[in-house]
Amino acid sequence: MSEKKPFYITTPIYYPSAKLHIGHAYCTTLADAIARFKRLAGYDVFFLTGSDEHGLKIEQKAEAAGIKPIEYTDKIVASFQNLWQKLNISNDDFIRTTQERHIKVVQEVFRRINAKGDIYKGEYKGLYCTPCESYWTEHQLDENGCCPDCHRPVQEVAEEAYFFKMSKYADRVLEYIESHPDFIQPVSRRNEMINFIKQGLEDLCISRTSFDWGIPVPGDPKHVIYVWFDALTNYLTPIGFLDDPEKFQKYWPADLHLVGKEIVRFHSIIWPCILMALDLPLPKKVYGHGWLIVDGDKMSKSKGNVVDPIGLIDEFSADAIRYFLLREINLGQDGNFSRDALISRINSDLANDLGNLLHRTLNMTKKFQDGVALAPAGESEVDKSLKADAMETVKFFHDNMEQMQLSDTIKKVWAFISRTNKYVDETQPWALAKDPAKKQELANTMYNLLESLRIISVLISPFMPTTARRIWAQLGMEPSFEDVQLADIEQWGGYPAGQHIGKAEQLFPRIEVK
Ligand code: ME8
Repeated sequence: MSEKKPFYITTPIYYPSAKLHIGHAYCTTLADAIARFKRLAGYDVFFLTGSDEHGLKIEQKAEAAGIKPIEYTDKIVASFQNLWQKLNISNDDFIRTTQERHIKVVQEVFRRINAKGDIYKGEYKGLYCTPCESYWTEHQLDENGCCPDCHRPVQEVAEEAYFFKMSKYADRVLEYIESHPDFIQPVSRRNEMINFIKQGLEDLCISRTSFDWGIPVPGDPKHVIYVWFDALTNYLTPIGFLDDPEKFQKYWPADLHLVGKEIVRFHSIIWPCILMALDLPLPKKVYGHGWLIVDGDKMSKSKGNVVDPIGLIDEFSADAIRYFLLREINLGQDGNFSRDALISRINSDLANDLGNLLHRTLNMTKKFQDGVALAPAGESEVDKSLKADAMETVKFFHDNMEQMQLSDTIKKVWAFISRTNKYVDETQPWALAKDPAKKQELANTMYNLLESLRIISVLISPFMPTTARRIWAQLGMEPSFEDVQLADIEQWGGYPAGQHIGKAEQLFPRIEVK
């Protein structure tokens, strides 16, 4: 048997500083749809997400709550895991930076870089943004003297610290970015990073002494390791950096770090410098996605427009939310979330287009052929055109999903759903059923509808895994959906003739708008 090609994909590990909102759910859903597609396309996927639990911000939150940091993070991290489960996220591991396996990796990374001579002790005097856990120099601040990323006030810091000789790697990283056009995407982010490096990279302060909540520097425990140094290293931990060389060899370098646009700098500059110091290859791609805006405004607690994904999932189902996020937002750009737009997509695309196609196909198969798909024979022009459209859609799906064009792919699949609905109107099975001479034509039509739905169920599975399985079961398909591969829909005719359809159920009820 040929070895499957590995594919290692990561989301950022989230700060347990507050509950996750729909913006975080967007990033993780995106990664999940890509991971599911890659599995379908025959890759050996490792999909990682997790929590970034150390640092001053978390220590302060725990203090305000009057509990120990670990008690604080345990509780919030449990809520992350619950959300990912409800959203049907298929991650292969969940890394917590407070886990022993990770602490060992971070300390070993520190030791190795130190042994190489790339770490030195000095005094840090400068500015720090606690919400972003980010160091800044005076000239980098915004016009109000605040953090250029989140525009909140920065604090002056003066303390003994360890530094990582990042400046030593600046030219090599720049050269790498310039000679690997696909490394940072989209191109707007790539240009930003090139400009950032060209302004000069200073050595990076990688330890703090003014608080405790972090991983101790090996041999000097009054210092804790800088939270971003700790966090970035998470990508090495679960794939066996320290304990499983074969696994590590297989999955590193990562194929895709999917991150929000404001943290591309950490992933495409700081992280490559750390990896170069470790003599490890760099990740193949860092993709900076846009932000989810709510009713035209960025989500924030003070504006009171933070959308809780759990409430939405309970109200509308995980698949409806996943569909909306992936369909409405063009990767790399900001996108708008609104309840009205969500309801309108559910009613038109899910209840109407997809739900009706399934409903009428199953109903007619039951009514006209006792619920059995009869073997097709011969084909009309309209049959031919339906099949050609199906095959063209499968090819589009494959090519565009490889390019992470999720929204365009969904639109194309829905164009095929509409086209199949039109096929029902063109062939008029109810008229064929009245004419005994048209029995074979009717059998062909019903077969083509069932086969189209089989293909559609596979095509929607990265976006709406539960709905895909439900359609599969209603079509009466026997093989387990877990075993389905893209190759199974690359040729027309996989729906078994003679098959009995399953029990029909409504996929998405229409939402009444008050
Ligand atoms: O940055 N829309 O964690 P974090 C889309 N711990 N994405 C959003 C968003 C929105 N409205 N709000 C936040 C961190 N995000 C670090 C990562 S990785 C080694 C360490 C995204 O919890 C944001 O862009 O602040 C980021 O990619 C992710 O949520 C985690 O944010």
